[in-house]
Amino acid sequence: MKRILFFLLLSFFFSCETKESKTLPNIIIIYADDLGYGDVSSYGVGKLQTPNIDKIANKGTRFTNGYSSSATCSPSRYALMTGTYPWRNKRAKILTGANLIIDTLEMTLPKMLKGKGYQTGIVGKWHLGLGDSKIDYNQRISPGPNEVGFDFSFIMPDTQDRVPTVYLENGSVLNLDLNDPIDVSFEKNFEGEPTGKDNPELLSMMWHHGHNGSIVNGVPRIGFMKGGEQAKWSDIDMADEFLNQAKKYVDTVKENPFFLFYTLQQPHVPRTPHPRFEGTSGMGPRGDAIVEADWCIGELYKHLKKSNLLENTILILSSDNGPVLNDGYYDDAVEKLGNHTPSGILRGGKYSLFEAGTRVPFITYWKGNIKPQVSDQMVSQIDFLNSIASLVGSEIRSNDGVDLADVLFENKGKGRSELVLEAQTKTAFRKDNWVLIPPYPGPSKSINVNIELGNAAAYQLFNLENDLSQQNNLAESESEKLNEMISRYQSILGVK
Ligand code: NG6
Ligand code: CA
Repeated sequence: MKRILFFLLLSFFFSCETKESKTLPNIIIIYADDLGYGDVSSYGVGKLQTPNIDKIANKGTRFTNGYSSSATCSPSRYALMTGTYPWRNKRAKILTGANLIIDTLEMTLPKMLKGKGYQTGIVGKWHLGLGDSKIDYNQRISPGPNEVGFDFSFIMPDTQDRVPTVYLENGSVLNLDLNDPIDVSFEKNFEGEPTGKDNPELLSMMWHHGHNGSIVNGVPRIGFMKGGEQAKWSDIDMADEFLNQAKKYVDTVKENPFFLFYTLQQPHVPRTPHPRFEGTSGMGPRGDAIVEADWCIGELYKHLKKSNLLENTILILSSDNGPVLNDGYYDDAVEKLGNHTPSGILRGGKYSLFEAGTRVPFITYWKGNIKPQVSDQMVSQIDFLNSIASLVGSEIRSNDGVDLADVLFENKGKGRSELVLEAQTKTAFRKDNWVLIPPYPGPSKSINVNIELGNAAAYQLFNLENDLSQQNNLAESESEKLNEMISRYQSILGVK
């Protein structure tokens, strides 16, 4: 009898355990590339229509003060993964064929979730570097996503405009034929290989600045590549490929709590929407690529619904940095823009210290848990690690992140009061409604991409409360505020 009682108790204990791990919500972060604050129609400041994102935004919390850590990709992804400010890591800059910038001993969001029993996967753009010495694409590449917390990875190594134009699945090039090995260089071309610079007749898309290296699918890229013919991706099918991989991943792991980092390639250059999206936005390939991304998000949502996963899945949707029109190709992004405003009324864009560099679409959705709301609380992607850790009952915290679980997932609480913003290794500082941009050398505007960068000879100080477009520099008239801001900013940066 005693023994039966013991076993009953034991099985009760174990069933509680499984139940607890089962009720942990799945987490999916959908991360667009260069999608601007005004590119999502529910933000009400642009003209492009994104009905699928809106559906999620209107049923969840839509943050109007949501930030990526940086105005470019790799640093933002680094901060999202580690909860650490990217300016603390000298290697967290835009990467081109670089080695992994996350230390394999560093805590990451997927590692933390693995510790709580989650399955973890990434599908899409990586851009955090690979390997720790010269990368050989003909062998399994390590360390990479699988060594910093992901059980599964299906990635584009850097960006769509950089070689090698191949997918990596769990560290190995997909469809690689070892009789046609891959060679990559960012210094010089391989003999006899055509380039965008020398062979414009082979191009289906013309380069504007940079992007004149190897030609793949008629698109000239950054860098040079030889071999790997069979492994090269099809640009127009990339969105479908990532979507299918994401859905397949969900199907494989759905019996247990899972984390999926679904990192879209759109609307980063080269903009190559599938032909079925051509002309759908009336704004050329950039707009069409956003319509395509919106469709993908809708399809994933439908898939979750069909799989009865919506109630137990948190969806987080954001972008790695602000928008850019001409980022290196002649693709009509400027010419066909019409009256659409990718940055809304925010100043600047990608690469910029002004608001449009880092203030991005930022949405959380959890059916039956998050109530529909528009929130003006200040939140940052740097806070995902701490907030999600808090949500799933992990003790892990980064130093720079803030636990905003209540703001992000419970419609309550207060957001950040301060945040250091970064653009191309330069930093600015927001505290409450004030923004401080220290003096920096360099052009005030990038001629190539036609974006104001925020560089100026003197301090700039803006009050976003009545000057969201950062038009009135109050550095002189508000000298007391200026000094207060400088001193707090310097103390966070550790400057004496
Ligand atoms: C820049 C590229 C730009 C884009 C960016 C990375 C040139 C001239 N410009 O160096 O096109 O690829 O890097 O964008 O090569 S990000 O969103 O991944 O940070
Ligand atoms: Ca980006």
